[in-house]
Formats: sequence, C-alpha cells, structure tokens
Amino acid sequence: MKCRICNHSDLKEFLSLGKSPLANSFLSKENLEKEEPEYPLELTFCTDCKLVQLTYVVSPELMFRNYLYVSSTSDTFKIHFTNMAEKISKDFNLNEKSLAVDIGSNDGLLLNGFKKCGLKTIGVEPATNLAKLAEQNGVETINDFFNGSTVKNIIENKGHADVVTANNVFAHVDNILEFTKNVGSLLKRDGIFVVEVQYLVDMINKMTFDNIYHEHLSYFTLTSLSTFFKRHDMEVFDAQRVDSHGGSLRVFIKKSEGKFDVNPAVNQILMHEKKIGVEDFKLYQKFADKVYGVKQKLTDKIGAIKIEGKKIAGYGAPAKSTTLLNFCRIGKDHLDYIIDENKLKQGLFSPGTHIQIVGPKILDIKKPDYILILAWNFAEEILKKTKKYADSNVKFIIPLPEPLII
Ligand code: JHZ
Repeated sequence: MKCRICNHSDLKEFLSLGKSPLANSFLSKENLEKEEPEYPLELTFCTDCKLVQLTYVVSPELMFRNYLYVSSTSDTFKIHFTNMAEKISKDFNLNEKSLAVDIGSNDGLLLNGFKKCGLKTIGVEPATNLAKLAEQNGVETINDFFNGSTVKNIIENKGHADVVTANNVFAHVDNILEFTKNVGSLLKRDGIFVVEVQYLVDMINKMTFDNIYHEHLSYFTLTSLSTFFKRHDMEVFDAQRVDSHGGSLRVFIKKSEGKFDVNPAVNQILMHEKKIGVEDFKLYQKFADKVYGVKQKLTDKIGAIKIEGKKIAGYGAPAKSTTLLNFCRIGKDHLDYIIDENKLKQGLFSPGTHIQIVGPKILDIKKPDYILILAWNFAEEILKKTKKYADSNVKFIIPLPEPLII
C-alpha cells in the first residue's frame, strides 16, 4: 500500500479494529437475514507526510449515493453551521455578488446560512435522497460527486467561487490530490477553501476511536494538512479548533498567489503538534494500546449491568456507533433498542449488531434502567431532553473517553 497523499511506501500499521460493516448501512427488516459485507478497519501512519489513514478503501458509490445522515437533525449543528456561514461572510466581506459552493452539502444547512447572508449558493451532494431534501429546503444542489464535470458545470452556470466549503468531507476522499486540483480550478484567485475535519489530536486525547470507520479514509493533523497543501500550490492561512464531533479543525486554505496573510494561529497549532509528538510513531502505538483498554472497561461495565438483570437502551445511532458496537461486541443481548430522532433511521436495524432503531417515544413505553449515549458528542443536548427519565432514576452511560455512569 502507498500513502494516499504522498505516494510514499513506508507506512506503519498501528491499530486494527477488526472487520466492520459500513457505518451507515442500517438494515431494513427484510435484509436482516442476508449476508452483510464487512471490511477491515486498520490504521496506518505515513513516515513521510505523517498522514494517518485507513488501509482499506470502500467504493464511495457504495457509501454515499443514499445517505441517512441529515445535518439538521441536531440543534447543535443548526447553530454551528449557521454561525459558520455568518462568520465567514463577515470576516471575508462576502456579499450578494459572491458565490459559495458547499461540497457534500447534505440537506443544505450551511448553504441556507450563506443564503441568509445574501450570497449566491450551490451545493454538490452525491446522495440523491439528500439532494432532493436540499432542493425542498430551497437550496440549489447538483446531485453528484465533486469532480471535473461538476466544476465545469458550476463555472459555466455560476462563475468561479469566492468560497468553497467541505465539512466532514475531505477525510472521506480517496483521491485528495484530484479533489484539491478541482477546488483550485473552481476558486477565484483570492477565493478561500474552508474545510472542517475531525482532528486526530482530539481523537487521541479523548479516545474517540469510534470515529474510525470506512467513510473516514484520512485522520488529519494540521501538520499533515499543511504539508499536503504546500506540496500542491495552496497554503493553509488560518486554523481553528472547533467542538464538532469530539473535536475538529476548521482550516482556511488559499491559492499560493492568494492575498491573505498567514495567521499566527497556524504556527501555534503546528508547534503544539510537534511538542506532543504527532510526527512520532510512538504516539499512535500508545493510542492503540489505550483503545484496547477502553474496550475492556466498557464491555466489563455493560456485562456487569446485564448480570444484574437491568435493561439498557442506546441513544443516538450515529455512524460511529457501528464501530463502537461491533468492535466492543455490544449487541441485541445488551441493548433492547436504540433511539434516534432521524426519521430516516427509525424502523431500521444497526449494521452488524441488528438492534432496532426507534423514535424517542419508546422511553415512556419500555423504560430502561440505563441509557448508553452512543451520540456522546451531543451528550449535553440528549441529557437535557431526557431529564425527566434521569429524574425517575434512569442512569446514563457515556462510553468515551472512559466509560462513565451518571
Ligand atoms: P453525529 C456524521 O457521523 C456523518 P455521525 C459523517 N459520516 C461524518 O463524517 C461525521 O459525522 C463527522 C441522532 N441524534 O452527528 C442524530 C438524536 O437522535 O454524531 C444522528 O443520527 N437526538 C458525515 O453519524 C446521531 O444522533 C439528538 O438529540 O457519527 C448523531 O450523529 C441528537 C443531538 C442526535 O454523526
């Protein structure tokens, strides 16, 4: 195997979570008996460009043409993306003449924010169900992957872009080089490319190893990102740590000839990464050891609760719960059901573990003794809306960084 970014062949493997089904391949009842494809989940480290990456690439056609994740399901994200659109519009003086393109635009949440700020917008979304939903939400959307022909289509019909955004998309792309070249062709000379990616440093610090699944091919630090862009005529000129998904990086990139000065924050984060050893393989080996330890603690806790004859429900059926449940072998014998408010997931069954996904009303009918918060990144929002159950003695388990019962 060669590095997806720099083609180097000295890659060092450090973590295997075994084989897992695709994280968002929730099953209908009729498909429960059919064989489910599983693919290896192994992480490796490039000794040259320092990118941490998956060893096995699943075809994007299998993962992204029908997508159950809807950005607007959580209030937290509605606020996050609306604020992001407002901040970018204000900081970069964007107006009704400016064009914003969002790649992986989902239900149009971010672009709706840009529209409210007066910008012209267009989304690119490969999932047909989501592209339709975005159109219903009033956001013009091209239903395709982001590639040379979508770029040509946008330039011909809308012109070049002032801002291109890719939130939780960049890590999902196998051929990042081609993707980045296409972004470069779409942008105006002084246009900006803004990406949000889950931050590997947070994943290590907060032990959020459930974020490892087949959709996420790359696990970025600012070190690996800025090395990549520098080698391809672009430059990171600002970076911020943001809370999403247990810790992400929002990175601002310009063409090399673009006008923006590099913010000192970039160097500060790079220095911090050097200090904590992101270029050193030992950091990743230590992380892997800890992952196996957390798995043991969580399965011990869940096992002990079941021995007492108590009932446990899951809350949230995020993609990452597929990794957690399959890797920790938590299944139907442990969780009676999983609640998720996304209607597209309700009535389906969790990949690999076959636990039914239901709406929140079930809590009044089949009250559990414990709720395992699988969408731990929204623990605050979920705890708030389930307060009445906490008041009636239901306990909550937050699985990571270490299983905690509250
Ligand atoms: P959430 C997503 O992963 C998808 P996921 C994607 N693959 C990606 O890359 C990462 O983000 C970064 C539900 N919920 O956002 C909604 C409630 O039911 O953590 C969601 O199904 N009630 C693009 O899937 C799930 O939990 C609630 O009150 O891991 C959360 O999924 C709240 C707040 C959420 O992303």
